[in-house]
Amino acid sequence: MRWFFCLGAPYYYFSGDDMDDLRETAVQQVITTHWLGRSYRYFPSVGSTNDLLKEAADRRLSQLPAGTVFLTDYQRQGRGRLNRRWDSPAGSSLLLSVLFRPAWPAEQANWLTMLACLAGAEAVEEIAGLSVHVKWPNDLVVNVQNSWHKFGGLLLEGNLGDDGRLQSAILGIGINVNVPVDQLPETSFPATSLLAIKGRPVSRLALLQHLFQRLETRYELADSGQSPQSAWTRRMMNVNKRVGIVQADGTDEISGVVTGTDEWGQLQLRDDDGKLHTFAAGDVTLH
Ligand code: BT5
Repeated sequence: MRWFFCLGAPYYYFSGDDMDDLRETAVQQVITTHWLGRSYRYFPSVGSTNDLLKEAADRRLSQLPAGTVFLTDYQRQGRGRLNRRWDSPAGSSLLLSVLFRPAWPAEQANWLTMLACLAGAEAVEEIAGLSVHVKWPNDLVVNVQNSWHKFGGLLLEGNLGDDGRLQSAILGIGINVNVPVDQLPETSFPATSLLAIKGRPVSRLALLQHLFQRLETRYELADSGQSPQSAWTRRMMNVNKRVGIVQADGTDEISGVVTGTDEWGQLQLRDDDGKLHTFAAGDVTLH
């Protein structure tokens, strides 16, 4: 039995067994991947794993191998899109960033978010036995008593080369694993954790192992040209539902019925006049 304590963390978090140890030795002993996570670093506490991995990749240019993972038990400045916050109590969650070097055309970049959402959903289903859906563009959600809740989010940050191809990309993954109900963040879209849903803790180490395996497999499929679009669309929480979408540039909300995504993961929505709109980014609200 161990106590986690991270400087700057608002409280201690009690961890019940060694299946919660995410340090290098424990992780290297269980992972089954060929390249993803084989270069792995654990940090008790960081600002943001995406920032730290980005700095390391910039400093060491091409030396840091694809599949490098930085993982932490606590983030002081965990980030979502548009610099929104991502908050997690110390030692309660999976908080990690993965480096990819895809050399894909820019429009394919979003496949990384899509395949990581699918990998996260599959890993959680395998470990926690839950039915997981995705909320466009980057959320992992579950339906609890007829109400959608978010328990995971993805943050993709890419680097384009002069040839317009994706030179490197950092994919941040946050999953609320053992966040106690009274420590879930207060958010407009309700938050939950696997602990809150299951009523018992879930092994973060086992979940990480499955996540790595799924992520490696899904990445290799995409790299060989297979789009994650159909698997993604099957998991979407709001296909055929009426929604409103607000874009980051602050233009008026457009409402209509979601028809799915295009090949590149852009949301498609049909308005009341029958016109089809395509969105590369934005926030969706169910009406
Ligand atoms: C996301 O952004 O959902 C992406 C989150 C990515 C977090 C990972 S953790 C490892 C890596 N390092 C980082 O610094 N980030 C990545 P977005 O769709 O913009 O959602 C952000 C919104 O989610 C916030 O404005 C809150 O409303 C809500 N939120 C914050 N923390 C949450 C949590 N723990 N669970 C559920 N919702 C949360």
